[in-house]
Amino acid sequence: MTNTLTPRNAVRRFAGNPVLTASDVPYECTRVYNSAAVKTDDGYVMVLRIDVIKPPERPYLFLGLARSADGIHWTVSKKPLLLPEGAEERAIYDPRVTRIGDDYVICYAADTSVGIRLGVAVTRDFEHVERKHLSAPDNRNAVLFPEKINGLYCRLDRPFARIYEQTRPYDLWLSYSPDLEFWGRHELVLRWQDVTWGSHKIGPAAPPLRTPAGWLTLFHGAELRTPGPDGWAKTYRAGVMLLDLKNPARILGRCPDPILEPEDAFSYENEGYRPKVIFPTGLIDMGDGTCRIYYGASDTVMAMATARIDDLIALCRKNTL
Ligand code: BMA
Repeated sequence: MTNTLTPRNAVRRFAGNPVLTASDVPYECTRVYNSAAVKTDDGYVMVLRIDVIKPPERPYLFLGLARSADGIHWTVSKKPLLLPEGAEERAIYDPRVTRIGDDYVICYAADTSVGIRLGVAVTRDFEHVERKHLSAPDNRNAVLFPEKINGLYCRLDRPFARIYEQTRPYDLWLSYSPDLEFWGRHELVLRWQDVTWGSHKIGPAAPPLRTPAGWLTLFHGAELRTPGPDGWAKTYRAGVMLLDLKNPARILGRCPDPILEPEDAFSYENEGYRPKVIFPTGLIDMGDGTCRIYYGASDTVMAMATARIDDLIALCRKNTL
């Protein structure tokens, strides 16, 4: 009997999870998670979210760097990649990296005295990084498409209301830019009301993958639940949708259920600073019909899962909108 395709059997966690923890970091680091993985010509790079917590000081959040030949065994560079800059950036975190031609574009969240701003920076060698853009507050969790669309850079982003109210929109948008600095033509892509498991908020996850069927695009959703013993009351999951190749504001299909959600069998998704958080940040085409999904788990470590690209497309197609 053939198995019916479900989100649960389409995505398989790597048996060696977690793939990166704070003990792999050669400098002071309390937690390493929500880090962006990307394929390079000679291996893989991860741009790391590093949290250093030293009460009573304010948490120090910055971006580190790790390299790997196989995307599984990682070596963290001794030097951080990007630190908060000037009076403006107090903490930088949640990076996403997209390769576009010879450039690697890093999108990150920056906490500033005037709100959460979205940073866009470019590097070719992961040593010299040029900052290109810092959005108006409040915006967070952006991710660039791996090609220009209709001659323009295109990014998914998520405007973010600083003071949380359920009635405010926490939707997924997109915008275009001729040069990575000036952004406009904003369009709404997905509303949180349409994601049953994202009733707290939703947002973009990893650089979309071009497939003949459309842009295979991950997103995250957060839902409020009864608080655990530590008081933390949110569950974060990953979803998948297909966007039109020429007009990515148009959703061609979306899997109604999450493709990855915290499961009791996997302790790294249930134990840590914030249990029950799966925060996908990397989607890599392995060139053999499969892809890897890199994700932060429990706001504490990095984990990885694999899937067949055709299965993810089929899950979206079952639900053509
Ligand atoms: C979001 C971001 C993420 C984090 C998540 C769960 O708002 O801060 O970095 O993983 O909350 O704590």
